[in-house]
Amino acid sequence: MVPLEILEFPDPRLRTTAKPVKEIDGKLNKLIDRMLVTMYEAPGIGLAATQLNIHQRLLVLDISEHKDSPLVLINPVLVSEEGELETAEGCLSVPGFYEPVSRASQIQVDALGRDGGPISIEAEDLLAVCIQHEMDHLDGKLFVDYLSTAKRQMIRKKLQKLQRLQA
Ligand code: GNR
Ligand code: NI
Repeated sequence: MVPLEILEFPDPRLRTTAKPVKEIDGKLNKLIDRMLVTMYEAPGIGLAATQLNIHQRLLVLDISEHKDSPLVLINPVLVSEEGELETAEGCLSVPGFYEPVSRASQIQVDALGRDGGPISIEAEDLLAVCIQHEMDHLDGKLFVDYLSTAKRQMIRKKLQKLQRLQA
């Protein structure tokens, strides 16, 4: 299966607010498989549909060591958050940059799974951070938005230069 292309900052399409998934059918499940392949191939521990220019509220994650525990969240909703945790975050849409970001350390999220059934997740530490990072993508947000303007501009300039060389 062919991985999909991942949009890179500062591509304005990453700023799109995703719409709720309406139907969990075979077509959506095919997209989920392609998202998982794209995430594993990158490699990354999470991927939001937004990063593939698909503006539906859908994300995949796998923080397991052996990359054998995929988690699929459709129409995720943050139910509660607690605590604080600073982690060096990276993003497949901001390749090569890792910067500390502060997030809730424990969250509860309701969503639908790929079979359409309801899921309720209590997550902490890296999983909590990763889910919050992916849910931000669905709202058009990136981890660089939490950094200083100077740092974000520096990252934007460096990435734009690389993108010019690749074009
Ligand atoms: O692969 C990823 N690693 C990561 C590390 C720390 C915090 C968040 C992440 S998510 C990222 C993949 C990605 O860009 N998902 O949107
Ligand atoms: Ni990301």
